[in-house]
Amino acid sequence: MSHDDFPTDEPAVVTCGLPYANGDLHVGHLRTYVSGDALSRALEKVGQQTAFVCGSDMHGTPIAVNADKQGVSPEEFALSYHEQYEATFPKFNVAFDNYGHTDDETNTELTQDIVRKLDEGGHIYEKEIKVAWDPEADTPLPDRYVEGTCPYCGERARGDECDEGCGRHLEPGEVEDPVSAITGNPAEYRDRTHKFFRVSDFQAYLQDFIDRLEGTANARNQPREWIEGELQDWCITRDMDWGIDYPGEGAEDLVLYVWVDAPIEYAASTKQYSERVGADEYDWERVWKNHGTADEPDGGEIVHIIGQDIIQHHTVFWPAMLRGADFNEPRAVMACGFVNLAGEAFSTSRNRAVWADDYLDAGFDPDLFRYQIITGSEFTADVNFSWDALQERVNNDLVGTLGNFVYRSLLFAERNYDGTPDADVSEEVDAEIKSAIDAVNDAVNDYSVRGLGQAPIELAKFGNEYIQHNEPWKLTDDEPERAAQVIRDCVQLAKACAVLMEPVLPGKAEALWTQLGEPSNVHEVGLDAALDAPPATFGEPDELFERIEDDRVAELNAQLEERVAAATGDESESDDSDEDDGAAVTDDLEPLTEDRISFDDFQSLDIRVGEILSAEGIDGADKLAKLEVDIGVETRQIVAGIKQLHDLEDLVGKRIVVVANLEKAELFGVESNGMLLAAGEAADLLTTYDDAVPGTKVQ
Ligand code: B3M
Ligand code: ZN
Repeated sequence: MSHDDFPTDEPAVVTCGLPYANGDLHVGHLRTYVSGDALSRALEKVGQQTAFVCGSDMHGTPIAVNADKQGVSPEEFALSYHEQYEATFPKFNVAFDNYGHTDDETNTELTQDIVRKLDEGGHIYEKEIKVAWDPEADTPLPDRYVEGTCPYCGERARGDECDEGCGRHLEPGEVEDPVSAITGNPAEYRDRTHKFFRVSDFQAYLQDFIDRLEGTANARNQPREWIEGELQDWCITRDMDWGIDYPGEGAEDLVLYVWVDAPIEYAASTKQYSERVGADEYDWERVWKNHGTADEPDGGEIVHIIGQDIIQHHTVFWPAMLRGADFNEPRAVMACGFVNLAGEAFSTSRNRAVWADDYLDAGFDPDLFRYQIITGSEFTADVNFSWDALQERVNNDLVGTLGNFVYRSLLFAERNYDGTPDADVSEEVDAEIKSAIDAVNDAVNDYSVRGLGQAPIELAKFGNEYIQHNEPWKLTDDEPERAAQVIRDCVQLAKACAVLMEPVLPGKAEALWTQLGEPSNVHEVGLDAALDAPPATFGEPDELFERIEDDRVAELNAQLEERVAAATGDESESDDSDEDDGAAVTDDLEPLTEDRISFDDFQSLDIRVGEILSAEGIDGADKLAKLEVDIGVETRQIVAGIKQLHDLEDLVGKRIVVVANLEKAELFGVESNGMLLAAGEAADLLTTYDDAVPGTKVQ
């Protein structure tokens, strides 16, 4: 690795954090992948040889638990999501050079090689530790099978991570007041022998490494606290069947912790790519293996793109493993902020999410999403996705600025000159294109994906002002040469836009390239192509982008609102901020709430027996039903997410239980005055054992 500006003489690899093969992808998950794709395309544009690789993360406790719940093997379970992801990424124009998975042979072998190497180097030792155990299920409780209190900050935490508090990785045995996520019972700690990686062997190395590391400021600064403090060793084995076997004697019943084999997939996936295209074209060993000295490892340019919640894994454990195995170190780590949905966290358990398929089914081009998510905020900040935000970006920047400029320019050129007028590009426009090229070069070297999205829009903005200012339509008759000159400039600017927009808007860039009559593929040309003359003739252009209308946004918002309302109505609230791959562990039975409420608090609930007088669906809402309920003292209108779960006609006359003093709400434009009580996802309606009359208080 060098610290020279890109392009360097060494091959680069861009990787994205591996998605756990454990559930559908929503647009929040896609941020790192579209950003990684844009960066790797931009690296190629500046002339850097680049591979873009990733793979599915197949191991870990949540996957084993969820597979078990579905009665399938973890392998079958994870593979089906792996296949789904592999098919989904290209639909967002995310074009990995290789997409593998952590359970494949390449990764299994490389992982075992690396662990053996660490062992031979004396960096692994055995220790007896306390492991959380479910006494009732008589099973060990690795990682997210156990929940409790973080010993560092006191927040609620899961076995391997303080996900709601200080964000630390937690070692087995650390979480306090452990509770089994399987049964909800208090867990015990039992003695077990495990393998440890002595991260502290690499403390001095890591302190230098973090000074060299490039990327985003959060990834370079957050780890200092850990690296400069006392480095804890890392338990790298688990009492489980699902995972990569620990290579070596005496550990036959242990598998490697998922975070050991997951990052190794970055190298394994690169290796698969190299094997496919041949080492002459791309040599994975040149990238990953150390060609330098122990103190100053050398190799290719490794750039990791990750979410900000996994910085510690990538800047402490991972470089220590690489170093211990005599591999090259990452050049840069880029950690992005979270994605919110219309200002709030995604919540998969409340179905408050726009799933990848929802976006595609809505019929929008993937490039629109890419542009919105990439330019919606700085990479390190949280970004908001919403249909309104998409509309705003698309209508203003893509339709109003970029699309408008290239369409009017090419249309004018085609109508008046059959293509590119015969004239030279002016110095002013030439200089403007060069400075836009510089902006892309800077964005690549500053690891600013947002800058990649902004550069073509800025250039189109310039183009619009230029055409507006020069008014070529007034010049064609009286000053034909001047008109030709202005349009020549505009066609060049349009071509430059195509080149510059390719990293973020690859599909649209290709469409524009074709409109320009270019014989090649815009993906394959370098930034300098922005300065090359466009073809002399081309056909009539089409508009690249379409406005998103208000009523379409309203419709999509209503669909989302309805879904959330339905899910909220028929599911008990649970801890569900997203990115919680462990959430599913507790889906069946949540642990009991530890916070007690007073009797007075309970008394403040006015719960009544009611009788359903009528039940009907709400037009346009798939899941909501409107009920008239007699609660003795009066009749209430209540909206509930039960339309698909019950035969509404059968409900008439049924006794139910209603919270009468819940504040009123409006769901899908219909007032709901009270809430009926129901159990679980099937919305099993609560009723009374005997014949309590409507209005009877539940106490
Ligand atoms: N599979 C997903 C996450 O924690 C995890 C990433 C692995 S990257 C080597 O975001
Ligand atoms: Zn904590």
